[in-house]
Amino acid sequence: MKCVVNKIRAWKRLERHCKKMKKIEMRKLFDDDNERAKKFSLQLDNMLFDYSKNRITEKTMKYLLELAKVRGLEEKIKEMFRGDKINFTEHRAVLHTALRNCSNTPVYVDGENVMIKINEVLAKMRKFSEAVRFGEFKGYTGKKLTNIVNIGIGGSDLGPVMAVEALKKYRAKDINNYFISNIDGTACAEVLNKIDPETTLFIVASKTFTTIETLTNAKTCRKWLIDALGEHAVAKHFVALSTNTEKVKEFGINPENMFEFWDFVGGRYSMWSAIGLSIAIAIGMDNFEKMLEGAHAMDLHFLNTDFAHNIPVILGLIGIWNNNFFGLRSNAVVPYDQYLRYLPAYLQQLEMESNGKFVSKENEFVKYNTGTVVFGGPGTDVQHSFFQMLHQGTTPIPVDFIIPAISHNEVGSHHQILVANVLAQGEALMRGKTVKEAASELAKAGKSKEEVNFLKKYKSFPGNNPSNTFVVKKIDPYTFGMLVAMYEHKVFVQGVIWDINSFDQFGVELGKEMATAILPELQGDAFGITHDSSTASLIRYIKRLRK
Ligand code: G6Q
Repeated sequence: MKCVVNKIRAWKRLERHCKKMKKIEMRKLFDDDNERAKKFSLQLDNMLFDYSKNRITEKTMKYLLELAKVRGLEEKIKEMFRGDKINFTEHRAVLHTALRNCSNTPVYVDGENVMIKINEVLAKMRKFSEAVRFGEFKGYTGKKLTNIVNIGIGGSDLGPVMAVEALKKYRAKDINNYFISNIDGTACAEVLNKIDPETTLFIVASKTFTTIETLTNAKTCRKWLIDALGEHAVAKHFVALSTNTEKVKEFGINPENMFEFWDFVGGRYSMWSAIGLSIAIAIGMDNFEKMLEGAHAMDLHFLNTDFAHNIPVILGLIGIWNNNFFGLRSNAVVPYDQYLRYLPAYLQQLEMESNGKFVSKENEFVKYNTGTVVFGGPGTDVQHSFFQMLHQGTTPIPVDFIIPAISHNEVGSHHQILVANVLAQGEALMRGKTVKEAASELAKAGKSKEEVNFLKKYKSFPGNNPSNTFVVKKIDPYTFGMLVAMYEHKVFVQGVIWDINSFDQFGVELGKEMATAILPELQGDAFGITHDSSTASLIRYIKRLRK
């Protein structure tokens, strides 16, 4: 019999429980229980995960854990780690965990221990990244390669961009990293204007090596290089990261200069593989491996810890609780660390591409919400933009706060002020301010009775807005690896509860096909393709403007 997730008993029980919880204020839960923070927080290494500022009780957690159990989460986690083909629409294993399997226990796909080739590629990455960093692999004219340009998009861009920025303090001083992703010529032009061909290494990162943005950008860069240094220079200035050797050859890159990964690595889960080459060159392979170790520590925690103490499991379940039961469809991610400023963009892809699905594993259209709208930016900057809506909007927006106890730049009292802000925001979003409290504050501030009456509602805050807080010691490679792996597993947990495939992306592929059909029309040599009247008139208008 088919299982429909929102019809099972565990789900129905949560629905009933939620009706009661909707009437409860979080501030009351805190006032009634001094132990609340202790009860609802977990720790792994130096990372503290405080989820007490959610609209939960011990009963809620019991019911959520029951839901995870009946959805078969325990077995599903094992299936992923052991290399079962859980990407069931593409018949592929999902093994980003094997890429950082520092324990080196064998992992089999179709009878082959994939750790052998994973370790070979890691060794090749070490050799090459060190040769570039120490100036042994030089450019065509004998100069050291100091400009590293990653050309890739989506999963072949967002991870490296985020990691290189997050770990900036670990970067070699004489290496400059650039990223070209967008097909907008500006992306290419802006980078090429800044760099010197003699000292530039282009890394063409594309799993399929068929993505139009990446190939077009790579061709433009190749021409730029050849115009400056000649055809023979390509071998010294271009490498490829891909699963597709044939296409790499076709493009004109020698497969010896190719770093391989495999179809059991999804694009958005690929920064731990060859796609991380630009990270390895920036921070060195030792630090890259520390990042893998951090992720591996989170993997082992996820695999081996009972669910009640399992950080990604609890994080995923809290997300389900907010999304499916309270109807809160979005999640703001706010790292209070400037170096983590690209984390929200990375998580946006990770969560929305993985779980923005509407057909279940049972091949049915789902009748419940899946996926979460993720957005965010660095604190305190975003406190001065979208936080207004968090404090006084009509629908709560759950927040993930991330703060390191120690900054890489301990300048004066900056970090203390930063920490004070993140803690104050979490507290204010939880507690809010009643109309009565606002009135009393206004009166204390000496406002007249009329002013107090007029302003008290405007100056009140509903509170009861859920948030999670993550505190780490410092954003170092290990901790960063742990953090990213935690979110990957959170997405996995939610995909299992929702009964969807978190590992395909037919929506992204649709976009790739559609533009290809319109291109000849814009270029003027194709007619007669039927469009809706809006698209047809937009094509005509743009062509007229470009004449
Ligand atoms: C990631 C997605 C997508 C992909 C890009 C680039 O999971 O599949 O973001 O990474 O479309 O694809 P290529 O790496 O194949 O160029």
